[in-house]
Amino acid sequence: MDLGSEAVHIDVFTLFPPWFDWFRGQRHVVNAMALGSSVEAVDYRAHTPLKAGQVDDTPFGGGAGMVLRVDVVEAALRARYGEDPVGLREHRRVIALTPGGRLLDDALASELADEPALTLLCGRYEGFDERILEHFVSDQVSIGRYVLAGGELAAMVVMDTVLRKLPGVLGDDSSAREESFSEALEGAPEYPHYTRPAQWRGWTVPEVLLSGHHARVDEWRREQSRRRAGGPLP
Ligand code: 6GU
Repeated sequence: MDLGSEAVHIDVFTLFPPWFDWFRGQRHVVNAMALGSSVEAVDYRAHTPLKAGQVDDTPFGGGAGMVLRVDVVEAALRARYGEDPVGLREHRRVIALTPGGRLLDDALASELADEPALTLLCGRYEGFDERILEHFVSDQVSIGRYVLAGGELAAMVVMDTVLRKLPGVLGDDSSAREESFSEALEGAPEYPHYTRPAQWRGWTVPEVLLSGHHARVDEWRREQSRRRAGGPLP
């Protein structure tokens, strides 16, 4: 069972780098960085070739909102990687966060956790000029079929689920291995958890969990997980 590579170096391109300061302060993200991963927010505006920090423009053909410009994204990627971004995606996953992209699930998170490095591109407002997606990007990823005001929250969701898969990040690797939707549980939701008190208002804990019988506990958990996969129980 593959928990991913040792570390992942993530660059997230955004118009709002300070938003990621909060994310970088989360315990598991701090742990991941201490273990050699990195999360860097790169400002599209820092290298824009346009006046007054302009990065987006009105859509050709008319319509509401603003579109992130292809020349601006090219300049930002060139400044960061020192190469033509058309070639970048041949050797590095360059992921645009778009509502219509490939849906993020546990399998995609594991796949991304196996990469040595990721580039995440956040769009704002109406999104990306199509030529960015066509020529610079290797993947388009969505976190669900609804629309957010921008890709930043989606990028944080992607990074959260990727970083917590890295060895050592959660402190106990078994918690990432045997969790909801994981291969270890055959894609099923996780079994129920209980902790002290063993009795509360007459609500009890399943006897088997108090038995100290590890094989029976294991069997019970797998059975519960399979039952939950069959759909919500009353
Ligand atoms: Cl990745 N971006 C935006 N703007 N909205 C979304 C999304 C991404 N995933 C779901 N909704």
